Amino acid sequence: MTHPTSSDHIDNVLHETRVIQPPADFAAQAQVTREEYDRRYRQSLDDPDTFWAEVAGELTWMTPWEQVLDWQEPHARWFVGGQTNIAYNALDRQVERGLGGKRAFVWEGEDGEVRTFTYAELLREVKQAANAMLALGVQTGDRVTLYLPLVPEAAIAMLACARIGAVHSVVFGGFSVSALSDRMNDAASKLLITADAGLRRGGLVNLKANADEAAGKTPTLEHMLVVNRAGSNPPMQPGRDVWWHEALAAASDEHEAMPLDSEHPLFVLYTSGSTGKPKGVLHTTGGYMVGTYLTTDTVFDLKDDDVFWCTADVGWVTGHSYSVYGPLLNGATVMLYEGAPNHPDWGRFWAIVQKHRVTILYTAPTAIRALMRQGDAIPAQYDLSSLRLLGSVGEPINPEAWMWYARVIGGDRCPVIDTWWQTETGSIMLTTLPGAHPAKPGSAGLPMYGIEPAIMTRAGEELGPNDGGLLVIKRPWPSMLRTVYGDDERYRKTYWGEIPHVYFAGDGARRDADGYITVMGRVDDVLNVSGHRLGTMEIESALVAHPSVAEAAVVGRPDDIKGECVVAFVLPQGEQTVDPAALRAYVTREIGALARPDAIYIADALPKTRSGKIMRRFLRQIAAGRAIEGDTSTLEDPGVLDRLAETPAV
Ligand code: 6R9
Repeated sequence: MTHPTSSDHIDNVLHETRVIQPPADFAAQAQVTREEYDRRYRQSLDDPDTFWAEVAGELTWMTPWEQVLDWQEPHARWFVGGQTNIAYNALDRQVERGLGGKRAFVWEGEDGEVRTFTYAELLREVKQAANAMLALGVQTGDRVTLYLPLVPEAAIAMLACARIGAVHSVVFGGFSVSALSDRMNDAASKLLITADAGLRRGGLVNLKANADEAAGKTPTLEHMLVVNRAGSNPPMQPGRDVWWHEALAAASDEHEAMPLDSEHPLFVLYTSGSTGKPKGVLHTTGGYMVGTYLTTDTVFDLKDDDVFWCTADVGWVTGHSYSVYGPLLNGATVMLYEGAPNHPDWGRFWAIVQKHRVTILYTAPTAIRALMRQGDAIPAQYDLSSLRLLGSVGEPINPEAWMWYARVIGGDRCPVIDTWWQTETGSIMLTTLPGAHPAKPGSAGLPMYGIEPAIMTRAGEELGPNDGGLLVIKRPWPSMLRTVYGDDERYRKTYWGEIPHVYFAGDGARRDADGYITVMGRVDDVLNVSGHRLGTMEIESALVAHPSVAEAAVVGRPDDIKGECVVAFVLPQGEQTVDPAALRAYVTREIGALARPDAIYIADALPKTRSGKIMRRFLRQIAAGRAIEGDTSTLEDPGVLDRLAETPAV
């Protein structure tokens, strides 16, 4: 296998032997004990039909399913013949259960504004938004792109789409015009929901200006619904653009959720792959609903009075599954925060926890490391006693960050759970259950119910304890992706074609004698920068599109805060000079600030094999300032490495 890129970090994980028992007070009140986990996990593998039918049966179906699973590898259909609606289950069902007056969302803007929505209020707005979309001609099955800041309207729009069976495609508000138009074109979106602007670190991000430019390149687009977030008065194109508040005010608040086939597409979410353009990961209604419902309840030990805060933006899958669908399906109170963790200062997260009495905090290692760097004195100024459970997601968490999170934020009273999953898996796959399992810092843990992981070689040979290999899943699960939007061949090849008959996750991992799985990082050309996936190919394409660049190679370099950062090696075009600042600005414009290279090497050649393949392995070593290791004999010109090692990064 290819070596995972963050090797310093991996060494730390490999030498880690601490085992942390669940705090006794927590374990005493926890939903799931170790025995209970063992029993249900066994049942979920031995008799999956009964197991999943029981879970799905806790939700409302307009037509019962006839068959739990129809598996025609690599295509799964779950709850076959059943009809349901995820927005109905997230909202109407809660109101019918008497939770209408309970808070669904507590939203805090970066400027300190707070908006609260009860389940009844949220349902009303979602119904109005659904009617507003219908009035704009959106029909069941149409694609709707969302390009929004983290405002309540983002979740309202998602739920409104789900209510009428329109397929949402959320594009992170930090993405560029080209990223937005590429995604809208791939999905052939009819409607774009955006905002005039977003608030970020006190400034304005002009989303509408980007949306206008992207709309010009998207022939399928008919309308734009514009949320007035910042009062910035953008130009509105008559006939095309409609203000969100005006459309909702004109819409009826009566709407019945549409019964949809269990396999009706719910959303597309684009994520980076190892080659070519981002993939539109497609999730469908019934299975995704069951997976997010079960995991939110079980993994986070959900209680009626919890205030659940997942800090992810809705532009990522974590925001879909654990800021919107999973918690609402369980009738939980969700905290949403619009802005940056360091605005106006690094105490912002802790101020939010204190003010809103957050009980469960779910965030990413990159944020934990950045907060840790600010020192213990900042969190010490806040009352964090409401917290009872801490979670981590997005990349491997290094044991130092884990211990700091548990001690300084959790006061040694809160369990810390590490959760491994992917855009493609839809919901949490590996974790420790907080009251049932001891945690091993750096290791994600054990499989969730119904998930059967294994560690394999490329040849499909299953490896034993402690052998490093490839992480695979041996059977389908309800919230798995169904295909790559518009490219089923890519779905087959990428996920079920690498190793026969198993789902290939693209991560390297090993499993210890207790069954705990430690995920070590991507084995393909995908970088994980601040917990976000970026394809090296995507960044390389952006670089070579710049007139001063003839050729480019991108690798990751271990970074204390971001986990990994982007390092680019570029060859100038002819006699041109490469201006690093201009190149960085160009990548930011083409993809987004996340992809901006931290270091650029201007080279006269790249290390290639005789067949012309760039050997990124050596570039990673150079980027990390390490000595060249490994067999250089397949290189066409081994002298390239010496010259590169002497080239300063700019
Ligand atoms: C949910 C999400 C998925 C990739 C995945 C892996 C990495 C996520 C992790 C983790 C180690 C964890 N990853 N969680 N690695 N430990 N707890 O992050 O989805 O954006 O699709 O990223 O992130 O490499 O393959 P997504």
